[in-house]
Amino acid sequence: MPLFQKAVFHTTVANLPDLPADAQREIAFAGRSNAGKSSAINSLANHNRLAYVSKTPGRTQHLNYFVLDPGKYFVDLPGYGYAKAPEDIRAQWEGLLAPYLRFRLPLVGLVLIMDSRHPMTDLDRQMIAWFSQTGKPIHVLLSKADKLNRLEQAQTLRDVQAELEKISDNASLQLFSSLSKLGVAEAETLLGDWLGMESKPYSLPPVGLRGEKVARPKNRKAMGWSARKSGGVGKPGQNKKPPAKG
Ligand SMILES: Nc1nc2c(ncn2[C@@H]2O[C@H](COP(=O)(O)OP(=O)(O)O)[C@@H](O)[C@H]2O)c(=O)[nH]1
Ligand SMILES: [Mg+2]
Repeated sequence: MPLFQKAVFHTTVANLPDLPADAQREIAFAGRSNAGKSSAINSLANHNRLAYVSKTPGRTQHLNYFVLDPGKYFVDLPGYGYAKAPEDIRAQWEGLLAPYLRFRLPLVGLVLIMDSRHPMTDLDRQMIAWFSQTGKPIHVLLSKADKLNRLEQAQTLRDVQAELEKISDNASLQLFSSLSKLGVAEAETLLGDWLGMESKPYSLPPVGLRGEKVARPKNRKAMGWSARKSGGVGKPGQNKKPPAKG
């Protein structure tokens, strides 16, 4: 099954002392409000409404934790760039976000979501330059790539790559679309690696426990599945009905 399919909402954190104490590894998701952050988390978790996909920018002001496996988390950070009083922004940055990003030990890396039509805003640059000082990796998702044609996608990838290289030596990037699922599998592989979670081959329950029907997603294509997930089932001859390919 997709690596992050078990994701469930865990907690909302407004103050540093409330950060989950059992965290072993976690990945933070940052980006401009409306960049597609919540949608990206939903796509990775193969869930429609896990992280709330807001029509109102700037709704989420705290750290939202989603547990993937015991001790493994995705952390949805407040979106930036939303018009708010400057003193509120500074207070939030200094009181919660900056110390979290700078000192949180279980944090293994940052996923930065940028709308592929408006990538690398000043705030994106500042975030990359600032977080790079932690020595932890940054992975950029160029979101809503379905809005660009092939040529524009390639051009955007090249341009952003060139800019990234100038400000960070520990950043990677890819195209991503929550709508078309472009890049979901690629992101899953990288983030699973950061979290020390292994992609398991699709497997059926043990013979004795198997009912008539094996639960499977109804529409694998829409959920970002691919044939690669359906290999590696049990011993030969043990499975009367291996999951059908394609
Ligand atoms: N076409 C397209 N729209 C998207 C995609 N991802 C998000 N959106 C839309 O962009 C808006 C903001 O998305 P959301 O995930 O709430 O952004 P957030 O504020 O960064 O969490 C919503 O209207 C989404 O439906 C995508 O991959 N393709
Ligand atoms: Mg959001």
